[in-house]
Amino acid sequence: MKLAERDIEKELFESFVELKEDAVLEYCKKALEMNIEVERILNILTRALEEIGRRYEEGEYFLAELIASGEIMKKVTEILRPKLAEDSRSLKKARMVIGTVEGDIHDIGKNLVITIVSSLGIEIVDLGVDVPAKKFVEAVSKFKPKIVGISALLTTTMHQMKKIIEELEKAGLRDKVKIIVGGRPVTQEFAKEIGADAYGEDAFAARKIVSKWISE
Ligand code: B1M
Repeated sequence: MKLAERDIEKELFESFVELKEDAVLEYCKKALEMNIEVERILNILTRALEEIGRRYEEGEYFLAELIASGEIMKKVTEILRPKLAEDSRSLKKARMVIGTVEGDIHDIGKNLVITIVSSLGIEIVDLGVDVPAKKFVEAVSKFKPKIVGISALLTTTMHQMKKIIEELEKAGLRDKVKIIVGGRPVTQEFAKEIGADAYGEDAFAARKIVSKWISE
């Protein structure tokens, strides 16, 4: 790897951790110009968010910094989106309904999943954040998706995923959809335990799983 690339990656990581929005956006554009893969850029940004989370846990950063990191990430995603769209291959058309569980307003990971999965050319219905189980059921009934995606970032509310699956079962809709779950505290074991069809470790893993399902 050329030194210049390593420099850009280092600057991108550091400027994000320091929450220097203009610099983050600039380095992100530069990284794209240098043909650094989107997946690699996103990995750097995710590592930076991990560091921001660590600083928050240790009392070095506060809620304001967490909010700022969310805002920066949204802008970065807008810069990366056209590049992801360029890579898109239209497979068999399908629809996916996705949302973050009730009680949880984290949406950076979910939005990344949307950006990356939608590059498969499928239609995505985004229910947003803090979505009650019954709203998932209504959406499945209304939009008849092939796939349901559920995101959760808090250990205190991740059990809502189970509730959503139970409510879909009660409504007789469970067998009509494939369910993928993901988010920081979610694991493969947890996904299995609550009866989901798959666990997506990150947005690219989610894309692989969805790609397989829609080509079946
Ligand atoms: Co919050 N927060 N936060 N936060 N926040 C965490 C999650 C935390 C780990 C920070 C910490 O203490 N270290 C901690 C949770 C601890 C726990 O549950 N045990 C925490 C806390 C405590 C809180 C509050 C309670 C703080 C407070 O108010 N005192 C509060 C809760 C609010 C609520 O939801 N009710 C809160 C609020 C916020 C902000 C609103 C300020 C902001 C969110 C902004 C936004 O999302 N628009 C925020 C942020 C930014 C974070 C951290 C720093 C970053 C989260 C993030 O976006 N990561 C986070 C610390 C951390 O994660 N290290 C933290 C990057 C993102 C790309 O990763 O979302 O995991 P992630 O998504 C990944 C994978 O998980 C996967 O793909 C993505 C990568 O490609 N994935 C899926 C995600 N969803 C998927 C779905 C799939 C498949 C894969 O299929 C459907």
